[in-house]
Amino acid sequence: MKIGVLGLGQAGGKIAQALYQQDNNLYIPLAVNLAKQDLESLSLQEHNKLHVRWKVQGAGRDTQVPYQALKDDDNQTAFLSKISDVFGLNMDDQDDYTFKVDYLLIAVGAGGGTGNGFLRAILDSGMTTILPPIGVVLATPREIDSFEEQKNTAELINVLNENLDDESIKSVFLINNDLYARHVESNWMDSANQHFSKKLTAFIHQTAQPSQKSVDEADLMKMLTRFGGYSSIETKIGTPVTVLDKIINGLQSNGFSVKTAKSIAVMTVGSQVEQSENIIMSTIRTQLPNTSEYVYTGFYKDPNLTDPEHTENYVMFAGMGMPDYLIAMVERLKDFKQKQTISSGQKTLDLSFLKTNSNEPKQKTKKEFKLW
Ligand SMILES: Nc1nc2c(ncn2[C@@H]2O[C@H](COP(=O)(O)OP(=O)(O)OP(=O)(O)O)[C@@H](O)[C@H]2O)c(=O)[nH]1
Ligand SMILES: [Mg+2]
Repeated sequence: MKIGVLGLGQAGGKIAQALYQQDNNLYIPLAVNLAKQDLESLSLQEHNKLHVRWKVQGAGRDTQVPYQALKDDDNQTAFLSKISDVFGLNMDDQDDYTFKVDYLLIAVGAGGGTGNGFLRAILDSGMTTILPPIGVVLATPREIDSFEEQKNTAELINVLNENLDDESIKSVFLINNDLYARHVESNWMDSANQHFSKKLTAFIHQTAQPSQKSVDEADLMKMLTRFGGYSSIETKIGTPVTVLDKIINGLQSNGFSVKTAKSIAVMTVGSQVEQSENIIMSTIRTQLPNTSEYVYTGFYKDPNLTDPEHTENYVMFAGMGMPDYLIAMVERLKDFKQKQTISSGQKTLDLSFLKTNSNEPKQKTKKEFKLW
């Protein structure tokens, strides 16, 4: 299996790098930025970077700048040829595109200008129809980040929800920067990137392990592509009786709408995994009734894990609705904007998009590929 990671803007590039550092065989990174110095600070090969030349070095949080930059003919050509080159995309035959990568993760910092604007340009262009199945990794702003960042995020979430609905995007993974900034003393950004990268990579590695009852690569691809909502991966050591409950409660208290998940994959590694199966299944049935049709479980015997209370657990939730913390973020924005309107008489933001996406597995609809 190969996963392409298209890192847009500074956060995106750093997330692509973090994934690549976890497994340079599994991930193929490509960092794209308007700011040359952001690319220079990444320890990736030149081949895996693209500097989009434009009037400015960076967008300064203005999403229109990268959007326009990518609409430029020369930049568009350079972008497409770099993508083709790095991800092994063959566009010669209109009816038969082939890829070196099975799945493409597009990583961005939602509040920024560059990554956000590039992603919206890609989605608006219809380019997604020629790309492999796409998942998005979104680093979301802290509460204390600027109004501009919150607004950029709200707008991007709106676009992502639409694209989840029409299947152009298959899943969205969130990195909630607030959680890391609060709990990590220094370098919380790198910690956040690493934590996400470690969990995803550990999960994928486990799907390559043999077992009589396993979650395999095909199941993983279903989890990544079929459920069209928000996804989360958690890894935790603990007793089978409580570990899944703890994961679910933890995610919920961080504002993730776990209970709306349409699908779950759980892999348990331990010395007495036979006993875990019943417990895990009954927790899923009672706690996550929406997943009933799409439960993937794997149990892996490891005689070295002698303490039955210390099983290793790898869990992925797919097809969740929009998390509460993002809804709350947009609500705060609305308040802020209303207060501003009173003082300045400006037009209010249209926040009617604040719908949660539906979570039914959907029929694939092919949009026609056109670049603007
Ligand atoms: N998790 C995480 N967040 C980051 C990282 N770098 C920046 N961010 C956050 O991501 C958001 C966007 O910042 P950038 O990625 O610098 O934005 P950009 O896409 O380069 O766009 P401009 O700087 O506006 O040109 C901000 O809220 C940052 O705090 C990172 O490495 N990891
Ligand atoms: Mg930047």
